[in-house]
Amino acid sequence: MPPASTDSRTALATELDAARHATHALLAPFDDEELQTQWSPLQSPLVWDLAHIGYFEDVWIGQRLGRLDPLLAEGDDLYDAFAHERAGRGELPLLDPAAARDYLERVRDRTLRTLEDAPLDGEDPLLRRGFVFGLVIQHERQHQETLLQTIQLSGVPHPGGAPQPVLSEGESKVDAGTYSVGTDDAPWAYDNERPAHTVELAAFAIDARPVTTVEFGAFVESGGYVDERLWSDEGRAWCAEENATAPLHWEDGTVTRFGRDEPLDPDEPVQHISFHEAEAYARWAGKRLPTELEWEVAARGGSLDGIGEVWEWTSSPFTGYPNFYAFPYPEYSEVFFGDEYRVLRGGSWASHPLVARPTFRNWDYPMRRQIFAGVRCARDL
Ligand code: AVJ
Ligand code: FE
Repeated sequence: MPPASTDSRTALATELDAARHATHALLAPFDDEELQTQWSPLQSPLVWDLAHIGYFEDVWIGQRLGRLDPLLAEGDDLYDAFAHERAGRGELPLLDPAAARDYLERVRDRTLRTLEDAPLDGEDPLLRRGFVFGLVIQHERQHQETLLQTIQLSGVPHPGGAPQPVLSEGESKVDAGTYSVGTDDAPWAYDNERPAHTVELAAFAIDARPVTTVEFGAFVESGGYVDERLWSDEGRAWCAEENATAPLHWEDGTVTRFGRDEPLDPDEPVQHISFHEAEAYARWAGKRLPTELEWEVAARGGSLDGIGEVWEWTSSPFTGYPNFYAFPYPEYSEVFFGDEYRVLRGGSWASHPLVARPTFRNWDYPMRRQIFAGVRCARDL
């Protein structure tokens, strides 16, 4: 949730500051070389995300609101996410960690000065209820989760984190009916969560908790990865290519987590599974993935335990709701609409509460598993 009064300048300044402290704390264990290493083609070097956080803030606050010149001339070429693929960012002439920290500080000074006289109670939708400051705060919080994905892949020891075990069993039933989804009034909601609208749903059941490591282990041991009937064509192709036999970082009842080998807790939600694995597991269990709107209706009805431990894959492609319009820029959501991506719901242990609201929609390619994603099954009634 945004601060109780989102239009209070002090509340916004406090959230900006808290986000920044958390970013620096997350990266504190790394030396310069580790920060500059391209650990995986799937992820940027840590120092790219760091400077990109400042770049995004400068674009929206200093430049757009404050009408000031960019603080970094090369910003658009180096730190616009559309300028270069993640895999190649290690080769770019990036700011070194000290220069990146200094850039963030200079951007932040301008942000705080702009915040002092921004008209937060006017009609401009960019400013109303602190929206654009909320955008910048949420963006930094989202990149903290991206940083944790990179840190997990690096194998460098780090405090990191983990999903908590979830004990509830069984499923809850949702009656056929007309339900509200999306939002008009969450002050910091992204364009893709808007507008609020109603949907007709057929009756369905959804599990009380996400699939656990012991449940997923049973699927693995029973030959889930070699039973072709469980996989879609795309899933089979992915499986062969990845040589997949278990979730990323997972072997024989142990998990390699942030550089340490740990036993798997049987009630911990499984994570680091792709959409294809989620789908094959659901088929094996005689169930299916929920659609994102089924998920949202069940979540709003209070039926789901363990929300916020792992992102939950849904069967829904990422598209705009009826009457969607891009705001404040098409590159956040709209350019990703189509059937290439699947929606994930709920948030993970690495997501900040500001991000993990019931209407929030995350998306990724169905083959990705560096994200902290698991699955919750559903079935028709
Ligand atoms: C919503 C997680 C898919 O990382 O691409 C960060 C979030 N957008 N900077 C992403 C985002 C711009 C986005 N996801
Ligand atoms: Fe970003």
